[in-house]
Amino acid sequence: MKRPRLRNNERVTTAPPLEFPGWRHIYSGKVRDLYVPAGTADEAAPTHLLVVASDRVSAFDHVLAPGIPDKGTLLTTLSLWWFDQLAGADGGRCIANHLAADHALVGDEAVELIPDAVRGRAMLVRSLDMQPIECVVRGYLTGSGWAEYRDSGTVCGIPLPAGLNDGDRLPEPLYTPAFKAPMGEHDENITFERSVELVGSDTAEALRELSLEIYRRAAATAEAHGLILADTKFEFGYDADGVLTLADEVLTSDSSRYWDAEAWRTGSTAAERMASFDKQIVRNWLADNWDKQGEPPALPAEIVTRTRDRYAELLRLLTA
Ligand code: Q0Z
Repeated sequence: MKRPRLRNNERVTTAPPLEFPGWRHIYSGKVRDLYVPAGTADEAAPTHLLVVASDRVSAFDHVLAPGIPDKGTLLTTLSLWWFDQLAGADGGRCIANHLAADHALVGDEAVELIPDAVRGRAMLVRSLDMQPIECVVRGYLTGSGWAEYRDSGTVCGIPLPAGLNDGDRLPEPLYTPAFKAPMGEHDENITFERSVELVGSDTAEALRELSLEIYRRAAATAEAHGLILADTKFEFGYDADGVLTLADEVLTSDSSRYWDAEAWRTGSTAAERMASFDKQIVRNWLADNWDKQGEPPALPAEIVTRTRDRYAELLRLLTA
């Protein structure tokens, strides 16, 4: 695997990643850390990876202080639950995912188990040939999709009916791929045709079909639990057998927008309709308390607690 370059402002305010026996740290994103088995040669392709979710939270391209207690565990628990649902626990067909069997390396003596220090917030995964496409699915109009629609009547170039508002349900879920920019840079929205140029038509079509199927199933599950899955993004890679496989974290508060369905039906303002289970609490506080110049201010304890409670509540609502 290529060794991604770190942007020098990416984690200056956070503690250095943990090191533990059997694993070597190779990369840190804003909120997660990536490890390879310690025995892996520098340029060799590892068979497995350890994806560790931290308690770090990011907004407006900055990692904030302090972290959200238990965020890494809450989001990892949610990802694992969704992988299980999508493997057939919800009655649908089995969607292949990147988890290694039992989360334990089988037939590799380098490592046997997930280190105690990160148990509960780490995923032991098979190393895939990752496809450079962020597979975004939007069932509702908000965020950058709403901004584009307001300006041009389209979302990622796809024309939509007139008269929609921020937070409205789309007539059909939209697949709006983005090109995964080199780490640290912003992903670039692309047309489906451009994704065909990037990965070929067979893969591009498979990514779209898988993404829409997973979105529909997850949205139905969310709805049964009083939640709206407004939008989400997936990443896929090919496994050693050539199977296109769901990777990364899935359907978490970092990769998805969940709203309270009752609030969405009854709310009169956009903010009321989109009472969310993601880091909108953090974003809103920061937007009101920071001019986006220099380093962001520390989050007050009350914002940290409310965000943590919201993440815990999402997990409870979905899985209870
Ligand atoms: C995911 C990421 C970070 C965690 C690489 N199964 C896989 N096979 C190959 N590569 C990946 C995966 Cl999940 C992979 N990422 C994103 C960055 C921490 C995950 F810093 N990068």
